[in-house]
Amino acid sequence: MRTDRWFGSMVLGSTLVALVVTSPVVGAEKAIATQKTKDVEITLKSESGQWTKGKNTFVVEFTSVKDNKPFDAGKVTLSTSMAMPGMAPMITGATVSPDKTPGRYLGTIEFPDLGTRQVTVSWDGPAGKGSTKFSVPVR
Ligand SMILES: [Cu+2]
Repeated sequence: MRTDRWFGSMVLGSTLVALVVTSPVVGAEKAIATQKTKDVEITLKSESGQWTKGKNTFVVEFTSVKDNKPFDAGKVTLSTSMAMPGMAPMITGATVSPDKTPGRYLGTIEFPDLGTRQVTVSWDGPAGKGSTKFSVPVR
């Protein structure tokens, strides 16, 4: 896992005006996490750039590593797990559905508590299927 929040802040600082002028909705999103596999780069984003306790809306974007372009990932699921001392892991699933733009998905998830989640994103579409894991804090 790596966090792009520091990078996001720098980019935001220098290009906020341009982004807002050219695409207000997309420009308002900040990366929560990015995860790169051999073929696919996944970016998890939201308006605040983080997940918090309670209900969250987010965006997942799929980019092909080969040509750096968004691609239709087909059916996408996202689930989270948190290790709880002395208890079974806490599993929380998200509702994810395709947005209008190929490779872009909108999701909602509700967290009952704080703590770091192990996130699993899976996809199954015309370009193939796969799955990847990364961790995201709920603050
Ligand atoms: Cu928990």
